[in-house]
Amino acid sequence: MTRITRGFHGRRRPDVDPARVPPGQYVTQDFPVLSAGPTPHGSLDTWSFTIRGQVDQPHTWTFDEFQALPRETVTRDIHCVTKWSKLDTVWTGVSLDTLLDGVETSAEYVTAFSDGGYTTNLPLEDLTGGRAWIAFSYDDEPLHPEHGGPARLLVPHLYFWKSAKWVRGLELQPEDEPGFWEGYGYHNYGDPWREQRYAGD
Ligand SMILES: Nc1nc2c(c(=O)[nH]1)N[C@H]1C(S)=C(S)[C@@H](COP(=O)(O)O)O[C@H]1N2
Ligand SMILES: [Mo]
Repeated sequence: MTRITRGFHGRRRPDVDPARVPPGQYVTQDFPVLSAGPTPHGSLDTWSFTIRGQVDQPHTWTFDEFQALPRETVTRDIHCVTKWSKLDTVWTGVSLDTLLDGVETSAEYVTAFSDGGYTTNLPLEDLTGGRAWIAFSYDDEPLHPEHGGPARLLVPHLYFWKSAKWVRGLELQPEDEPGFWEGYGYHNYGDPWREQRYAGD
């Protein structure tokens, strides 16, 4: 008869509250890198963040202007469609509420666009209400280029493909348009709690 030896926990994972883990996900301590293409390496001198499209006028911030905006440090759980979740990740960035303050629009949809050509689409509403940031720091360090530095979108309530790395701006749109992965069959919205991985889920 095989018995589990008491006190031998060498392979046990630290306990996590299952209520924090969406269906089909497992918790990892690593921070995997998932990029559809090479890591772009731009200069901070030419970096800018732009809100454009269906707006009264485009709004652009240089990196210095962006850094001067009020910042927030938030601790959030992130969930990748490839099934890893990482709990209590710590980010610093500018809330989209701050960036959208004073932007006049009747648009209901957004396409986030990035260096390298990646895009992802979201309802504008999902970027408001303290639920989304342009993050430039992870774990109190400048965001590593592989993880989207100098800055990435952070929308932790949706699957992590919505959190566009190397983000350079938002295009406000009257109609919803699929982004990069959404065009390859990922779910249009991507709520991890409803397990919306692929179109039709
Ligand atoms: N620009 C860009 N952003 C991106 C991606 C990408 O390929 N390019 N991949 C997405 C996917 S599928 C995931 S899971 C996360 C991975 O972020 P990480 O590499 O920091 O873990 O970034 C998302 N943002
Ligand atoms: Mo992903």
